[in-house]
Amino acid sequence: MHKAGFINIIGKPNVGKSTLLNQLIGEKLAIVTSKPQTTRQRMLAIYNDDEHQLIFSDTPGVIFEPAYELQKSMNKYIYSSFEDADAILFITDIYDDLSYGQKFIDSVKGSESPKFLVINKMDLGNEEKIQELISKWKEVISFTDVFVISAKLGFNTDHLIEKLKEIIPTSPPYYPKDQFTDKSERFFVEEIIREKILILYQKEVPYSVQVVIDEWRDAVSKNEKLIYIQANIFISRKSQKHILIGSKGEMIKKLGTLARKDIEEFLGTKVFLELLVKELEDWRNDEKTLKKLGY
Ligand SMILES: Nc1nc2c(ncn2[C@@H]2O[C@H](COP(=O)(O)OP(=O)(O)OP(=O)(O)O)[C@@H](O)[C@H]2O)c(=O)[nH]1
Ligand SMILES: [Mg+2]
Repeated sequence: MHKAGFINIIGKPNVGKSTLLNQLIGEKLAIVTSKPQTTRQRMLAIYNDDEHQLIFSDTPGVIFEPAYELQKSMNKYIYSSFEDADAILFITDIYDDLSYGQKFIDSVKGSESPKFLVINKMDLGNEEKIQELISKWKEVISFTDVFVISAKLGFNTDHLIEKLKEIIPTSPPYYPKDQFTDKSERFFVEEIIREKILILYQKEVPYSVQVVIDEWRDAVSKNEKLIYIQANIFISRKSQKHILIGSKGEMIKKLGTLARKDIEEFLGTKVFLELLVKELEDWRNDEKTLKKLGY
């Protein structure tokens, strides 16, 4: 009998949710950086074997005091993910201080799905600290089970998969068995560019940009087939333009090279990447624009 279920991954920013998602399905799908608030939208990654389909959903890290509309939208993805899950993976890491807003705690508690406490980054922690965390959490929420893992190194993630296979209901697959995400190639290319922006630029800049692909077509250069991709990098303030471009265009060139390499690997073909920086004033606070951008 085939089994299938939805498993929603939630937690604070930077605890390793996207890293775990990638590890569980064995592909680098979601972007990962050392900066918090890397993930902005909900995304599915689907694990398939002959008898199981586990549909994981990665969400943005929960923001307790949203400062602009974009962050409110990001939070909406999280709260919606309590409603439709066959299991909830609540991810935290060894640096956890248990400072969560009551609304969030109540949502986890109130969800009727099996809930798993997943303590990540065990490779950086000591046993004592981990045990202390587990017992503190057990006083707050009654979890179905606890897993101590390293998403990055793949420690104990197999056990987690096995447990999830056990608890999901008998069901035909929800998605074709060769499908592994609900997002398009275009989305992943935009995300790869954003990942490199998060890595290359500091402070507010990476959080103020939105990447949108404007053109995508087959082309030929020097007798070689390639894909021509033009992407707009929208910034929320004019002054960010010269930061993104850098003196003599040095920074944007670096960005283009870094992004292109990963995009070529992802698409398995040569790519010509053109990046344009454009102002979209205060887009993070404009509900109409946010809607247009898919938030
Ligand atoms: N040492 C160690 N680092 C990890 C582990 N898992 C994730 N990281 C690192 O933690 C950082 C954040 O990882 P992400 O997967 O982007 O975290 P996230 O929870 O998706 O973050 P947001 O998208 O911002 O909510 C990255 O630098 C990862 O490499 C782990 O098991 N061990
Ligand atoms: Mg993430």
